[in-house]
Amino acid sequence: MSTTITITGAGGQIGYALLFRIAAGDLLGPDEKVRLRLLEIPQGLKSAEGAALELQDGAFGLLEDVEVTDSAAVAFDRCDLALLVGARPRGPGMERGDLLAANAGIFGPQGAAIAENASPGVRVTVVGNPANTNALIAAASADGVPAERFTALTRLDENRARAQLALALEAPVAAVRRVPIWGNHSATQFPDVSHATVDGRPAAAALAERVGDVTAWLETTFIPRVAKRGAEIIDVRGSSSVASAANATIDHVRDWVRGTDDWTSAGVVSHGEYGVPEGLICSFPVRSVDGEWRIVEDLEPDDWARERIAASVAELVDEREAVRSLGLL
Ligand code: NAX
Repeated sequence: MSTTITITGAGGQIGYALLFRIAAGDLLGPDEKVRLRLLEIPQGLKSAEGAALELQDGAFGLLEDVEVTDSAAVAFDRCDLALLVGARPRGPGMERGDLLAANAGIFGPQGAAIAENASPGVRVTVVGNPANTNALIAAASADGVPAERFTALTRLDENRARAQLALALEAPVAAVRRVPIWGNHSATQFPDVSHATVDGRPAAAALAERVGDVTAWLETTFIPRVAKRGAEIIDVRGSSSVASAANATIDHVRDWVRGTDDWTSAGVVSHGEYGVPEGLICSFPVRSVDGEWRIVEDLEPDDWARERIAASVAELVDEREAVRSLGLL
């Protein structure tokens, strides 16, 4: 038995960082063989073909087969895991509507190709931005595939939030848990420390001891740092987040397939939880149980948190309306 994994935008930066980790067994463990399908647009094929040659040179014992194609039908043929990384970036002078429309032109057909060609239990993870709304469009175009199988990556935001909180607490990052991201993968996201634990104990008192006024610290330091981390990486590195994005993608899919022992974050379809309008792909605190994401329910965000969540959800509603008004949903 082996798992077929399709990576779109495989000739791009995140694709390059993902492929070798998957082939090395970081995604599905040391016993599961993988078959890779690399989907690119014609301009990106050479780069993906080059990566495929390097995959051969890695002599990975788990890698059964690599195929490079610009055909979505071929790429998604019997695919079990689809990682939708390739997207249209915002070009100069591009308005939000243009960006949403350009990406709807990618994610709509890819959703349809997944429905027609993928394995019945396919799981889809959208990385390409705007990730939540791209996932919504793909799900809406995938007749017969439950919307629960379409997710958007917000794990990088959570990993950033856990790392920043660990720094503030002077604790090892592995000890810090329960820092979920709510809302959109965008600057409006709400990284929520109110349930955070360190070594299984509530972090609130330790945090207050170190930063003083926690709300002020969250507003002026923590939330902007996490939400604008992508821009900070570009500023310092001269290029966008790549290895950390690939790493978060691995974390997300691995946890989805193998299960979690605590909360994490994922953009998943809302059924109205926490007042989030039904059908939106919104980031929530989640657990993965029996191969399915389950939203952590019965939390009681305070008024301040509710306002933050509502602002990010309002942005998701706006994006959905914009796509609808263009007749693309
Ligand atoms: P690159 O520009 O390096 O690579 C994108 C690749 O996608 C290119 O090779 C391009 O040819 C290909 N592509 C474009 N349209 C395609 C289509 N219709 N079918 C197949 N392939 C197609 O970008 P990279 O740095 O790899 O980033 C990829 C996406 O991830 C971007 O949209 C980026 O904004 C998004 N990100 C999302 C993150 C998240 O947490 N959700 C974090 C990192 C990253 O910013």
